[in-house]
Amino acid sequence: MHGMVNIAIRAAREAGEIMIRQLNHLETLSVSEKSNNEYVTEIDKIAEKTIINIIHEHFPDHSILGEEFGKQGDNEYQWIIDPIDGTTNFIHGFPVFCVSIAVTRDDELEHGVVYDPLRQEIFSASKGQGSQLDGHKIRVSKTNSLKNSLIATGFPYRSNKDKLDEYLKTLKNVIQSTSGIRRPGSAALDLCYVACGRVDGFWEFGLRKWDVAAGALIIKEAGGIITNLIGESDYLENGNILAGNPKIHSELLEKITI
Ligand code: 2AM
Ligand code: CA
Repeated sequence: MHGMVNIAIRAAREAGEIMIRQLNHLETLSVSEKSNNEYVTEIDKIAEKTIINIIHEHFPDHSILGEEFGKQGDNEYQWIIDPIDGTTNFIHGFPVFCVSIAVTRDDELEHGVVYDPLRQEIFSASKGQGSQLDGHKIRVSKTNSLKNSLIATGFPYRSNKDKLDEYLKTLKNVIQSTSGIRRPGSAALDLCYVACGRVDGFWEFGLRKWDVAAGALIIKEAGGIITNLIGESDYLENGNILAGNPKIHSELLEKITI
């Protein structure tokens, strides 16, 4: 396994431990509203600092793009960090959240690690090396028709609420064509669940780079497809995400491009 992946896993596990310790004392958690309906806890910040410190111990020159502290440095290598993906779930003790860490080199995704501290599952991938769950190779599902598929999604939240009507049209189309829809609340984990075949596809509007970067590489290396909502490859900048195994991705694309 690549040295950077080992460091990402170490950092993600440390951040995950901080979350789990807090989970038994959620009533004392200090929560603030970053912007319209976007919440952040002291734990998001402590976890991101912990991750950055571990990265910088080993790679002091590398740049960072983190959800809470933004961009630092200017190096060909950039670490893209979401210390808690699924903060709303975490605040409520709803057990779906994770740590997401990706590494890009000259803006190309090289490594991705997503850690679910409750299930203690590590999803990881390096470019050209395939994807793993706890060290075992994973592949997207073989489900070959939308009718038999389980699809994950996320709703537009307040800062994105102008997109709600557009989103609801896509939801109506997809609900009518699949076995079921799930809305777990952590986009990074949803992407990993596509990668290991627990769901067959996923779509969401208005995601940020740190929600998507690691999961995107994990899907691609597991044989899946990830694009924006019209099938183009600028999904990381665009933030509107459509993913799935190759067959389900192309069927979903027909239902979602409206
Ligand atoms: P976050 O917890 O890191 O913010 C849920 O639909 C997905 O959207 C999660 O990955 C969540 O990541 C992201 N998201 C970003 N901003 C959000 C917000 N204001 N409310 C809910 N989810 C948000
Ligand atoms: Ca977050």
